[in-house]
Amino acid sequence: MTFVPGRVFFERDALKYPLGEKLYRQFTGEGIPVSLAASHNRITEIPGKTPREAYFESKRTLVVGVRRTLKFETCKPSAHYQLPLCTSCSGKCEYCYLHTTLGNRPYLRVYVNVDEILAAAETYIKEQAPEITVFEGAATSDPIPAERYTGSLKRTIEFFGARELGRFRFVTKHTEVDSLLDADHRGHTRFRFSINTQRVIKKYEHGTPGIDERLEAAAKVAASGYPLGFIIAPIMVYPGWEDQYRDLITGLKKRLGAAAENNITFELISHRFTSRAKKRILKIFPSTTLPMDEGERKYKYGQFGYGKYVYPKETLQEMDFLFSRELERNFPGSRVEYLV
Ligand code: 0TT
Ligand code: SF4
Repeated sequence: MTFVPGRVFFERDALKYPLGEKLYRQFTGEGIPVSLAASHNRITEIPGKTPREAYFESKRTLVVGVRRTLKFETCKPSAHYQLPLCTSCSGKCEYCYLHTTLGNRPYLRVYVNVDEILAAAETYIKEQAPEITVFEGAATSDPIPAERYTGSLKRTIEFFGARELGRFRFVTKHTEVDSLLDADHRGHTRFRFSINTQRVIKKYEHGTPGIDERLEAAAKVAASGYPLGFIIAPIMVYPGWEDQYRDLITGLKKRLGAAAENNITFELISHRFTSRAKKRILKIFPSTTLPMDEGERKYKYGQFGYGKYVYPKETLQEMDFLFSRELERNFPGSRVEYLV
């Protein structure tokens, strides 16, 4: 699953930062095609004649850039603010919520001005003092695939390790966690894994590790003293869903054993889609079996102006009932942070 880009673009300004310069030397040395981006935030040279081709080519394209806006978006329900370290990821999940926000070419983008980004976080923390401020590192990406190049996640974890009033959290489906195990986190980063039933993973989560590998990585993370969490998402309703989600939870308990009985959190996110994402998904995966029938959903207005189709209230209640019961039974010391 190791992410190796097929091509890399550098924004000119990125080369002024040590990380940008290091990456330039590294990719050139590895013989990966490297070029300068024509202008900031406009990458026009990614091949692909069809939307499907453009999508897959973008997912193997890395852009090394500078984060311009240091005003952070809010991030309900998982945190107070989004912490932007990178955008997109090498996974190709059919249902990915980035279809709504990232357009036709969801290339990976990493930011080399990590110091400036963390300094901005510091300002937010100070503003909220003496309250604790929580930042989400996976609001617009899965931050693990690019970590082997940037090391930004580790730096961020250690930044928050040294902050009394700052907390960090991120979520991943990926398993390359080894470089993060010895980070000086001081319990200030919640390390979460996104999990789902075998059926959902097999059908929809292309380019991501299977459940057994994810749980193996989670066990290592727990053993390194990180507060551990699981996002069960997207929860989908299909024939047999209740049995399969129950099996997922009992399997999780078996695999983690005593290692994760305390201070473990769960976040439950029901499947949703926007009209914009549906259009895009149908172009990239024309024979998708994702449940995207508007007639079976309820329309909900969204924070960023994108209305979304969610399951009706009765279905959400069934989910609530099932997960409350099974999580209480199997993980009595755990906390469900939200079901949305
Ligand atoms: O379809 C995915 C849904 O999951 C989105 O509504 C956000 C939500 N989500 C994602 C969540 O509830 N908890 C998480 O931890 C996330 C992984 C992170 C997150 C992202 C969040 O908590 N709150 C957000 O506002 N986002 C943003 O939502 C990022 C992106 O811009 C937007 C996509 O709807
Ligand atoms: Fe999208 Fe997450 Fe899948 Fe990456 S791993 S494609 S960010 S849903």
